[in-house]
Amino acid sequence: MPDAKKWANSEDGSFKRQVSSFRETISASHPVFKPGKGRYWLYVSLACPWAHRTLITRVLKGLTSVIGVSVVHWHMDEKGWRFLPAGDGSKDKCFEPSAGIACTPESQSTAGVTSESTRAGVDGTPDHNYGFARLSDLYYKAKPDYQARFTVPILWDLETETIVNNESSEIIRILNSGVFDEFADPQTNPLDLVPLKLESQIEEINSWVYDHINNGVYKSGFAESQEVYEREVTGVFEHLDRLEHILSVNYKAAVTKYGEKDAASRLYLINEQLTEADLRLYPTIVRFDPVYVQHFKCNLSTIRAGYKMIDLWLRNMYWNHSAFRSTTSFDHIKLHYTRSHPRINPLAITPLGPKPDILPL
Ligand SMILES: N[C@@H](CCC(=O)N[C@@H](CS)C(=O)NCC(=O)O)C(=O)O
Repeated sequence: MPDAKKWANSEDGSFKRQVSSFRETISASHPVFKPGKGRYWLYVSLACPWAHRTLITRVLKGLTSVIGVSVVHWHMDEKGWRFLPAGDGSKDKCFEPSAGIACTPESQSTAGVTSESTRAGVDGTPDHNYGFARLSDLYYKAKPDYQARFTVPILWDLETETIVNNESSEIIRILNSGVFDEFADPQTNPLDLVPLKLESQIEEINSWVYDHINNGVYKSGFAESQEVYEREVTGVFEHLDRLEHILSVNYKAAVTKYGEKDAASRLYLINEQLTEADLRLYPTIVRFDPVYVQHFKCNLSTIRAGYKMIDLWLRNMYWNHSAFRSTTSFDHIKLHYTRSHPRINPLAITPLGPKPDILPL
């Protein structure tokens, strides 16, 4: 089942993430996967931090009318992710930032909401292309003998009917590469998230953020021994300290340059510029207080109480950038984790707090 047991497959009880299987790219010179408007599709979960990266990038790059989106139900059961029944969702909504699922700054009451609920445009969407019931159907269509996990995100090619790529770090590079620029919304500032001159700095931050923050929270939450848990959770907080330090230095520089009032809106991990490093950090930090503190036992502190600079950075990202806010569903985030991991939360009760899910700007 898609719970801690199958993930935590090493002898010492530590969590090992599987390597993604589909690793193609899209470019004008690629023999098969050439750029095109309406040719590619994203299959995502609004709960999943890896899929969240791809949704944000799609909006930032002005590609909402170029690449459609289908959203799986927030509940993941023993067969993995599933879609809402076919016909329960209009195809026009697929071209909205979160495929028409409302993303509000506060999660709603979940009393009475069950893992079986099929509220159209609330719990998820159908598979708009094939009407498949399960994400696994797409994997089997692409590769009938597929044997690994059925993960989101998937970047799907509607022309050859296969998966181009199911590794989020590569999907965001494809979307950023410029191959879709000619189709992008002309109102969008074609921001390069990995400018050449910052590439090595971005890679350096990405690498430890991935190990100790993005994946660190999972290694802490899915640990199957006290020793492994303590090692991983300590690593998470040591690296939050490191982020706090970087952001404090950047904040001071921004105060000197722009004054106290404008400094927060210039607060990023590298210089005063939004880059892929911010984008890859955000999905984990926005889930931290609402879910990871209690569900993954990352409770040495909350972000809001213990990390003033990270919290300021988070609020800047959320409130000042609609690409981040419009793709963040606190409902999907809270419901998914608390109700899909019976080994961690057997009664599947979703905690009400923290309130609010994110502090105001
Ligand atoms: N390496 C993948 C990891 C994606 C991943 O682990 N997705 C999780 C959801 S957060 C998933 O779909 N898991 C399905 C399962 O475990 O069966 C990526 O970054 O794209």
